[in-house]
Amino acid sequence: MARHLITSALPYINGIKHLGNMVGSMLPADVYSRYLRQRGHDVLYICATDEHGTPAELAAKEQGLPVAEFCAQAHDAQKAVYDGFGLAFDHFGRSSSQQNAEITQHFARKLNENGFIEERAIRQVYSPADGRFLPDRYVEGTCPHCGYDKARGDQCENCTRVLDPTDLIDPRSAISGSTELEIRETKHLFLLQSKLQGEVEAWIDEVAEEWPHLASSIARKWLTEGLNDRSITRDLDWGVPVPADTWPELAAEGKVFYVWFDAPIEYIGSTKEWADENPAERDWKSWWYEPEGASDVRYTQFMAKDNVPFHSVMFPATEMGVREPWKKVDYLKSFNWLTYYGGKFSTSQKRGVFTDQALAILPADYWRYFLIANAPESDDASFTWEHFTATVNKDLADTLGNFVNRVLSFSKKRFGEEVPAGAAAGEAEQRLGGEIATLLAEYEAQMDSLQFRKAAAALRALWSAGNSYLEEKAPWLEIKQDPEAAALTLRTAMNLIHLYAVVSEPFIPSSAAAMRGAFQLADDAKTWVTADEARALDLLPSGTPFTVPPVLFAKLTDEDLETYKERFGGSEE
Ligand code: B3M
Ligand code: ZN
Repeated sequence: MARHLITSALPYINGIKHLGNMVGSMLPADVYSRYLRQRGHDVLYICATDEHGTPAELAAKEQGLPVAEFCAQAHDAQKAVYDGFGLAFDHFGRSSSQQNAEITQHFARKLNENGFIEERAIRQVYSPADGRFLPDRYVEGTCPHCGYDKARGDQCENCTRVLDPTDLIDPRSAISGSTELEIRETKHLFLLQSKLQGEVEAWIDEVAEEWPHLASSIARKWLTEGLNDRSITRDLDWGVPVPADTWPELAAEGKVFYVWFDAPIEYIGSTKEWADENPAERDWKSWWYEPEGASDVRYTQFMAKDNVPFHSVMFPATEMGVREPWKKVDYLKSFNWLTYYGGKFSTSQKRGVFTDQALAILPADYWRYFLIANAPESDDASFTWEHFTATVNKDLADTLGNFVNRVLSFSKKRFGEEVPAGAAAGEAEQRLGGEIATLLAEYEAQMDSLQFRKAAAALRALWSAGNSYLEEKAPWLEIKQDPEAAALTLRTAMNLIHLYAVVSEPFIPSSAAAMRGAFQLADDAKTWVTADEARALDLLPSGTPFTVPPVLFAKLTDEDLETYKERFGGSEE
């Protein structure tokens, strides 16, 4: 059986993420990892915060903190939210780790030995007052196009035009405000991606066939436009230092690698962090390094579409240029955007819902289910409070939650606190078993092919089948004529609840645990249900003690809806 290596795009350190970030990377990766684990696979799910670069430096400055301290705090804050969402990473690391620095430097040395790195002199803005070269976005001035006086050297926020720092009128340092800027020549490392174009193309032809169209088309578009050599160093204090043994001059100038060079390498770095916490038991290299060529590891990456170029083309090119057998992505699962009422989620304008706010309003399972059931897979999807509350009420509260509570409360009232025996299964139970087995197969097929919306639809159909059966048998009527028949219906329905607890876990882990915990089964080690077990619906024997859990999902009222809309500004803008 294959081992599964799973990574989701590394959330940037700068600020708590919104629901759109969550649904496009970490959440589906978690759902998939949980599913594979339940099916008995060996799974390693790795993520980390992406911590280097100018935005981290700027955010730290804004908060008046040293950047290392800012990142440590921001990492913990993000980790707390992900714990709250039930994300079961094997490790959630940090790209500023020693492990990542070592592997990044190793990659750079190897790329250099193999002729894929070149030093080139470029002209860049230098600020004598700050004693440093200024990255493009550290130069501010007046936009030559629209006259906005706080335009940045990389882009004007007002008219969105892309700029070069030398375009700015009255340029000044964003750090000190100094206007005494000079243009000086300085050396940077360039990754000669153009030399790897052919290899990357051949690899994409081989591997991207089965990827979502979104991912393979983005990769092909980049390759058609041609891979350019690109600068992989920056003049920043915060980053992986250029190794002095190989580039003494650049190292002495304090140059560090560009954040997008070291960030994907952190997938490997974070795996090493995980192993280093427990070196006796954990072997990191066999997940990533395949000296014999063929590997038993299947590597799946999750990300939103804007990250596809770096993962499908640039990072693989880097791995290839190292000329060591590093594991490359096998399947790249990409997502479109989740919008907020058709517009952008915006951190600066405070539009949309952030992950910490979401958890403060409702438990994680509400969000997990809604987001995955509406994942922006084939197209962008829009978040609205109307849609969210309607989905929660219909699918979670009515279809699943109500079924569980109705069955358990009624059975307790009529037959006491043990699963009743009742008559032998009849024609209705056979039909139900057949239907459940078919729907379970559908659910598995969709999960196996990472079709999350369709998987959610199959799960919902499993829940609905229980409701239809209950309506058809109507144990509240059966009980009057034939208590044995009513007991059979309730025992069968309780078997469904137990089955739901097992197979819903990837989507709604805490509610699944509550459902499972309702039954005091002697030995409840089951992690999945076979087709035969689904057909028979008798894993839960009569006589099993049970308790009625508290309401699983609260119904959201019109008043709730209004409150959310008011607070988060929901409207078609
Ligand atoms: N941190 C994505 C972003 O911040 C970026 C992903 C890195 S994955 C190696 O938009
Ligand atoms: Zn402008």
